[in-house]
Amino acid sequence: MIWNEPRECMGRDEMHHLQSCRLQSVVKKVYHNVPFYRTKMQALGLEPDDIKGVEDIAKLPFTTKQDLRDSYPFGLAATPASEFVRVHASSGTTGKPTAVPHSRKDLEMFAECVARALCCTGATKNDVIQVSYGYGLFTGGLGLHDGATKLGATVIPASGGNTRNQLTLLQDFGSTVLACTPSYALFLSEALAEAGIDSAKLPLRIGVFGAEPWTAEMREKIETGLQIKAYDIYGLSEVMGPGMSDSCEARNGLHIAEDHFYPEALDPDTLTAVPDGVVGELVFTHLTKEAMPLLRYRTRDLSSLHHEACACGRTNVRMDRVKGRSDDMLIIRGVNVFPSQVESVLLEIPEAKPHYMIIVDREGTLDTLEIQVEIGERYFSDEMAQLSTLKNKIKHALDNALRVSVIVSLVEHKTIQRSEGKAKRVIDRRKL
Ligand code: DLL
Repeated sequence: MIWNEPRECMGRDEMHHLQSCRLQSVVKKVYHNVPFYRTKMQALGLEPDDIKGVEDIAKLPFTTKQDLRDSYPFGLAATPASEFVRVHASSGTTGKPTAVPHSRKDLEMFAECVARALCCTGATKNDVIQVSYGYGLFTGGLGLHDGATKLGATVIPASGGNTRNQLTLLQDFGSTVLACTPSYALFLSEALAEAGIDSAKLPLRIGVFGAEPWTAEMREKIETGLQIKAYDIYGLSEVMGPGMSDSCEARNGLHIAEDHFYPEALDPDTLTAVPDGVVGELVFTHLTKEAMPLLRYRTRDLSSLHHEACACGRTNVRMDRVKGRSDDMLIIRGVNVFPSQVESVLLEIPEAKPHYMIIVDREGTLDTLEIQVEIGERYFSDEMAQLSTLKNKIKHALDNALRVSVIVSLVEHKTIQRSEGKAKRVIDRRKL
């Protein structure tokens, strides 16, 4: 089922027209109501009427996370605070958070996008959706909650953590859809196995996983562990939250709700558009947001766009699964390394678990890259020779894939901390 067929299957020309009209009105709105944008546009010699449609988007100024921090909490708002009905905040680990106000209409749009995303996965009103994303300022919990409610499904507002209880809820309430981070889904699948619960006997059938990068190999691992079909849901709190895009049953990328968020993929150095299929930084412009519309928000997420038709019938542009963030990319002795590459390699090695930690350090002037890898219980051995062979096998595979020499440390089952939300995979000691 397609939740909003007129919008999700719109002809490209019609979509272009809709986006252009909406962009013109959003530009007028921020020019007249947000001093930050007025100043930026004036500095560029731009008047709202210079923007005739989305083909003029490149004329507009960018917005960065730093701009949101500098105007914390509500300096970029375009409506009076009396119009706000909820505020979310980003889960930033450094510096000040970023606050994002929503009007009533913004929350309706949020729920609409999440309902579309859930429909994309094949979920219907007959499903029981266990929302195991954290509830609170993070958009995962309440975002999925409102979207699942709009869909008419039964919501189990489990929130993150308390794994024992998650397993009980899965069994007692017969959850058919699980929404959480992919790392927590993996953890839950291990916890089920340890508790002796056969996942094939549970009614669970769909996973709606996102909020952190994950690989196709990780998807397979989770699908086998939980006996479900896993879908990728993407979004960021500054723009909305989950549901900005979601993978469909064709599993051919994530459809973006482009009638609400105009996407661009830009070369991160030149900030000019890259062609379809080429990886660039995703940049979004709000087309309908009321409380705090942003022009050309730089996400730092790396992905590519695809405009050709999808087998599912939706015409909305697709993005590939996020490869990583430009600011997650490690530069080790001049070589670019993404944590997702490490994950792909480890998932190809049966003895290794996809639980890993990347530790970057500097010895003198030389960067070192240590990868701690958890080994399956039955592969851990007292035989030094066996462990050493395994270590070399993993090192060889990682060295080849990353094109940089790594130090592999094998650690025992359950040594690496499990996450209930976004997993932390990298410790960069060079910055300390
Ligand atoms: O993580 C919103 C969300 C909640 C998305 C639940 C999906 C599910 P933030 O905390 O603001 O919002 O973090 C946004 O997380 O810029 C990406 O780097 C990353 N991210 C989100 N979804 C995905 C995904 C939420 N499916 C940041 N794949 C984004 C890869 C993702 N990275």
